[in-house]
Amino acid sequence: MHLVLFNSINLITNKKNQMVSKKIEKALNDQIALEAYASFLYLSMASWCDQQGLEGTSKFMHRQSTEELSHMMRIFHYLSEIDGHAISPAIKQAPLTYKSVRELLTQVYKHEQKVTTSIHKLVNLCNKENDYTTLHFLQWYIDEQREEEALMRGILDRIKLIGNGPQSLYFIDKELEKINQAQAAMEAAEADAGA
Ligand code: OFO
Repeated sequence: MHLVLFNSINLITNKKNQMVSKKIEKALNDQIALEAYASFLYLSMASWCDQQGLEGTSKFMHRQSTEELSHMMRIFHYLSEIDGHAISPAIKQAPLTYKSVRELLTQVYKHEQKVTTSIHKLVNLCNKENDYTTLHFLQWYIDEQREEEALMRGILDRIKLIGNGPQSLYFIDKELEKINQAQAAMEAAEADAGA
């Protein structure tokens, strides 16, 4: 009887002492939704590339889509860990068609910039709310966004160099395939180092 009473008091106390403020909880859930949308947007882009016969670019977008899903899950688990309510988001329909592969990759870059802005706003909020735990957690995202933006800028620069010649699509796709291979090699090396 005493144990039951103690447990229920403990439960109430835990909720009152929730580690995360409501504002941070909401902002993290908004970030979950943004990462989820990125994953579905990139998946839709991968499918369009596949339809155009752009195999390397499709593979690249599939990889990006899977990565975004893992970014979403990282926040999802973090929120649960700090006793927040992680919300599985509703996803709006991503565009199904794109004017060109250049336009598509420019959109990816713009979306990554949007994600960076959102992470920076979250960092600001953590400072205001004195939430140093979440601030520390977000450092990984700051680094990730720096890397992603640099990657997309590099791709767009190479596309500019390739130009608009008759075989430009072929060369763009080859460039993306090279990036896929480099990323796969890096992942294999990381897995070896961790084994
Ligand atoms: Fe998760 O948005 Fe970029 O990587």
